[in-house]
Amino acid sequence: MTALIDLTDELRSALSAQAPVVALESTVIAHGLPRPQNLETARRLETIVREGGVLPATVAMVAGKLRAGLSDSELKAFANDDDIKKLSVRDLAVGFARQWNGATTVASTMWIAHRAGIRVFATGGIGGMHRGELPDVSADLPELARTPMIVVCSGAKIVLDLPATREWLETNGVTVVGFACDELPAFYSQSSGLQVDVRCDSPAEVVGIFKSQRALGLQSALLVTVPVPSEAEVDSSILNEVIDEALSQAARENITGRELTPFLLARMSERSAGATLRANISLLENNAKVAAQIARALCSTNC
Ligand code: PSU
Ligand code: MN
Repeated sequence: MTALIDLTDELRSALSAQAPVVALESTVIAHGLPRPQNLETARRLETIVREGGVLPATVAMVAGKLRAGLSDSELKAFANDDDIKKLSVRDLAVGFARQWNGATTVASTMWIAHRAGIRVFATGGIGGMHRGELPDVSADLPELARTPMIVVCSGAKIVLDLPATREWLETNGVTVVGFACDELPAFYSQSSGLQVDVRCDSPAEVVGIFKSQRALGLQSALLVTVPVPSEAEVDSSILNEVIDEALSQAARENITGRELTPFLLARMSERSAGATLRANISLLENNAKVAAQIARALCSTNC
């Protein structure tokens, strides 16, 4: 399987030496954040992981090849080119056949990173069940249900139907950890009113549960949720207003499918004078830091 995935030399040696590695996704760079903050953030996330003593592996498809570990010029291209596709799992074979350049979502990043032997992945907010009539369920959810890795995030993106997303995770056996919190974080906001399955206050506790999942042969991910740092949290009155506006604009303009999430994120940032963008960057950085701590704790337990 690893023969299908192109790894940098640095990454190949780290993985064979059982050194800690954290995967990062590329959709957030190409479609989730505006220029120039997207490239700055992509570089910053890699630096944070390295400063934590861990090797970062940004995942993407380059000319039809599944890749883990990008060069700086590749990161630049993903941030600045206009023709980077957003690839979920359903798109991997098409991109492979047609030699596309494409950014990977949470779902496709997990698919690739797991098969490359990476066990920890950091992102911002996972996809989930969208609000609205048509059931629009992100492919991130089924991939979480069938991929045994640790996924560090700040819950599901706030534009989603969070209670329905939480129910889906429960039904499909995905254990949700609150990292130093009791409530499921709500992306730009620390609270959702929804409970996590278990609270962990240290990376070692997270690793203990992950190792138990492996010992029991469970196939689902361990979803570790970390609240946005309080100084970057968006005030709930502003938040409710910008969410409603973004959702109704999307409905009016008939934005659906893979375009919906990037559209909503961009509209909310414009309408909040950048407050949601600052929160997004802050939580991405914090999640990368926590993921690096967890990856180190995992490697120090010789598994
Ligand atoms: N986290 C962020 N910003 C993002 C995403 C995550 O802070 O843009 C991306 C992830 O790649 C996730 C995708 O998989 O949004 C979800 O898209 P959809 O709802 O179309 O499945
Ligand atoms: Mn969708």
